[in-house]
Amino acid sequence: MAMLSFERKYRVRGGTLVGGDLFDFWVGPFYVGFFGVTTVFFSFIGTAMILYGAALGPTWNPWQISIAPPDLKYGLALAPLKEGGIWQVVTVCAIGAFGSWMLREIEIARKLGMGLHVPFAFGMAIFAYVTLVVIRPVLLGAWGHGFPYGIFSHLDWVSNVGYQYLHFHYNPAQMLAITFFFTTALALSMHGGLILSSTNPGQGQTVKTPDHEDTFFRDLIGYSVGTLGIHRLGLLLALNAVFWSAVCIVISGTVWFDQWVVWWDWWLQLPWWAGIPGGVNG
Ligand code: UQ2
Repeated sequence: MAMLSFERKYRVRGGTLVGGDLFDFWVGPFYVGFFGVTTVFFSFIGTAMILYGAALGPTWNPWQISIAPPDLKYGLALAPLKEGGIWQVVTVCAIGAFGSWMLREIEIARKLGMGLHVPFAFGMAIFAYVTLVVIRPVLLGAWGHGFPYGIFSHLDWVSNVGYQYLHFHYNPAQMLAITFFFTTALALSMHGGLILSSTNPGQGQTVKTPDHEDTFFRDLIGYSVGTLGIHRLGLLLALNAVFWSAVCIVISGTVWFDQWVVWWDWWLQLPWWAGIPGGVNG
C-alpha cells in the first residue's frame, strides 16, 4: 500500500489511553497524543534544569559539564537546588519523559492494532535507568548513590563503583549481561549480513528468498532458526542484556557487600574438594 493511501486508512482517531480525542491528532509526520504533550513538557523542563546547572559552573566544556546527585548526608530527602536538587528535578523529568514516550508508543501501537513489543523493550531500558537512579539509591538509603549526569562524570562513577567491588567483571549478573550484549551483536550481524546478502544482490542479479536464507544456515551448521525466529531471538537476547545489567548493579551493595571475586568462594567450598589437605582450602 502506498504511504498516502495507508495513512488515509490508518490515521484515524482511537486507541488512546487517556483523554479520549484530546490531543488525538498529528503535527506533520508526528503523532501528538496526550503523552506527546507530556514528553515535550518533561523534556523541556529537564533540559532547562541541566542548562541551569551548567550555568552555575564551573565549566561549559560539554565533556566536563556534570549535574551531580546530592551528598549522601541528605539521605532520601529533597536537597537544596544547588546541592543536588537540580539532579533530583532532572531525574523526575527524565522518568516523566521516558515514561511518556513509552506510553505514546503504546498508543500508536494500539491505533495500528500492533503488538506492544516495542514499548515493552523500551520499558526494559527505562527499568535499567530507574534501577540506577531510584531503586538502588532507595535500597541504599541515599539519592547520592545515583550517578551524575555528565559525559566524563558518569564514566568516572561507573569506574569508581566498579572498583568499590574490586573486579566487577566477576559479578555473575554482569557476566550474563555482557554475554547477552555480545550474543546480541553476533545475532544482529548474522541477521543483517544474511538479509543484505539475499535481498540486496549485485546489479543484474535476482533477489533471493527466505528458502535461500534457511538453506544457507542449514548447509553451514545444520540448523536455521527461521525468519520469524531470528527476530524473537534478537529481542530475547537484547532484553536480557539490559535486564541483567540492571540486576548486576542493583545487587551490588544491597545483597552483596564484598568484592565480587569473593562471591566465587562457593565454588571452592563445594564439599567434594573443600578441605582436601594441600588444596585451596586445605
Ligand atoms: C537464520 C534465519 C534468519 C537469520 C539468521 C539465521 C532464515 C532471516 C541470522 C541464523 C541464526 C541462527 C542459526 C541462530 C544463532 C543463535 C544464536 C544464539 C546467535 O537461521 O532464518 O532469518 O537472520
